[in-house]
Amino acid sequence: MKTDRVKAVLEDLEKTLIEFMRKHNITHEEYRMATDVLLETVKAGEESLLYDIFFEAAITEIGNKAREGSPEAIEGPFYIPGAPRLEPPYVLRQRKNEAGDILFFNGRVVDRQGRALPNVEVDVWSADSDGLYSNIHPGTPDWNLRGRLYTDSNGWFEVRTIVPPPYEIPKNGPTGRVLTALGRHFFRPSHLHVKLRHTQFGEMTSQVYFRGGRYLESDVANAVRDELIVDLIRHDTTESLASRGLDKPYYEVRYDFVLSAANQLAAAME
Ligand code: MBD
Ligand code: FE
Repeated sequence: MKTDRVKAVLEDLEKTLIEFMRKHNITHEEYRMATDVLLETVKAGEESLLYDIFFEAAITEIGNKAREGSPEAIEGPFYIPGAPRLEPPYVLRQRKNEAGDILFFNGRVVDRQGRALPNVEVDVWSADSDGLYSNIHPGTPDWNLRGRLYTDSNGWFEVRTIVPPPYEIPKNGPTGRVLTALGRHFFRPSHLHVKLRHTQFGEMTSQVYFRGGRYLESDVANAVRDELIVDLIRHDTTESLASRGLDKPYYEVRYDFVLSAANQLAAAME
């Protein structure tokens, strides 16, 4: 960020917050409560949870206005760089008997002219069936349900994982207490997180949600967009199980990504 912009936005933020405090006659006690909540989120290991729930969707939408390819979605607090590089056939690292229905997440990555983009890095992360993210929440194996895979020469990717449940924000932490004070619920709809990286088009961050799932209309992070909702297809015929070499029903979701040069422009402006 350019120094001029840092100064301009910080000064406006300062002014905006001071106006806000005057408008509401914020007391010293209230002010200290607020700073304590912010400190507690860090101590409680909530990472950027509080901020991401309240503000990240708005920031993402500001960026989406200028985008020409697929929309971005919020990153959320639980992305970790450096997930294992996987080898095909791609399967996210998981426990021996990972709970949850088997899910194949696949799709194509193309440019705006519809041309296949090979060798795009697809960095996927997801909660487990208890709603826990590895390397964040204790009791999960390292890098569980996280991994990086690559599109093939047709721009196609596919990875096996599990159908995640809706994500419930911890009720007893500072973020949960703020939501309680507001009378809101604690849930995000089930989702998969993904980042795509292309040598020219740069990086984009998205999420996919499952049609018909709970909380799509009331996501606590207010981050769902119609374009990000995909059909969760159940496969249970003998032929489809045989084609996958599986002995129990599985699910499939497809999401096709269009990458544009928007990120390049953003990078050039920095
Ligand atoms: C999540 O899994 C998430 O994606 C966001 C944005 C906030 C909390 C938990
Ligand atoms: Fe998430």
